[in-house]
Amino acid sequence: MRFLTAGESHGPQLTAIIEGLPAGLPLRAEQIDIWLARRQGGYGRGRRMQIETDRVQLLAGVRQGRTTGAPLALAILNRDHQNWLEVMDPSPSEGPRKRRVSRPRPGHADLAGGIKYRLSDLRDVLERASARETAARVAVGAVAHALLGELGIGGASLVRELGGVTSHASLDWDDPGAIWNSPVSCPDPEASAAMVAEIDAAKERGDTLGGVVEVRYRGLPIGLGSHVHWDRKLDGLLAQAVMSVQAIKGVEIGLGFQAARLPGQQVHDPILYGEQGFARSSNSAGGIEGGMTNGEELLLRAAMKPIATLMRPLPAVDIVTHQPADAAIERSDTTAVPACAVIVQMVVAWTLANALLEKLGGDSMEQIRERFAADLTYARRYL
Ligand code: EPS
Repeated sequence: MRFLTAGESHGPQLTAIIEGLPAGLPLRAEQIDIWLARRQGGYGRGRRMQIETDRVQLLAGVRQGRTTGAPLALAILNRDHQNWLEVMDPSPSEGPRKRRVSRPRPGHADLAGGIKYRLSDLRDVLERASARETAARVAVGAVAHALLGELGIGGASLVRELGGVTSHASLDWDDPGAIWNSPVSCPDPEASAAMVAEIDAAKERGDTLGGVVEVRYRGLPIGLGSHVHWDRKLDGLLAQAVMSVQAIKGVEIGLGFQAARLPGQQVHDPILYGEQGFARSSNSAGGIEGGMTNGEELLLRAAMKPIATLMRPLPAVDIVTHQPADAAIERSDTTAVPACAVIVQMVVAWTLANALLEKLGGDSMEQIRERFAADLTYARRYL
């Protein structure tokens, strides 16, 4: 499968096309909207999220609640576009540009993007670099998540760290409400309250906060990805997909960086054999060995830097006058770490679904289900 997204933060809509989906996948817009709503939530978001109510429109590739195998076209309208009609008008206009941006923000794509594309208005960069684009990727990932769900593969995400507060609560698969009932998607009430307090303090200071999000998927078969070539290794593909999410600066799988500090006896996961086939007594590898799933839970964490738009801006330089000037202030969020948990989960879902289809092939869900079941039976027994 492959997908493309298009759309600016304040343009008319975000658009995505998924090509290569199997036919027969049950799919309703509401299944995608759940994830879009979760992405919009979280304490610390700004006024923009009060304007938007993201809903997906399924424009092609689905009929009567099932995919047909044709390209799936998705659209999410930007309600805020109504307030930006003149600024975002694709037709040429007379006179100076409205809301032109000339003071690049440190940490944002503004300066490098402006120089690279030779743009005199940094708005041309920031409109596309904006994390608004992640709404499209969440919609795409939600389709992948639905596909995985058809095979009994489930996933969840939470916030592990925010603004320097760390939660040690682990995911309770039987109580996902504990995550969604927290204003910061953290199932540990004490840490959750401390994170909210940090967000309030940061907002007061005109500052922003980053954090660490965690994603898990379970029910994965053994052997997604491959050890045979660099660009087929699943951990590499996951890292690429996750690092491509706006503001992500690090990815770890399983113990991650901690594995570098421990001896091998404490790192690797002993192999067991039981009724369910091969298993492990621990999961430091986070479900991936040799670039392949090993049947254990996939565990991935990603580090998000603080949002680059600061209400108390850092020093910068005006690109027209070359004089020192404070960076531009755009309306923005104090933090989007809870949203980031959803986004990272959805790009992980996409990568896993893609790896699954690469392994099993198949034009229809029926065929995929048969092959999936046969593969599980084989792996349980092996030789
Ligand atoms: C963003 C700036 C803000 C965020 C936006 C990402 O938008 P605006 O400038 O319109 O206030 O709200 O996030 C979203 C719109 C979204 O859907 O997540 C940025 O510059 O990256």
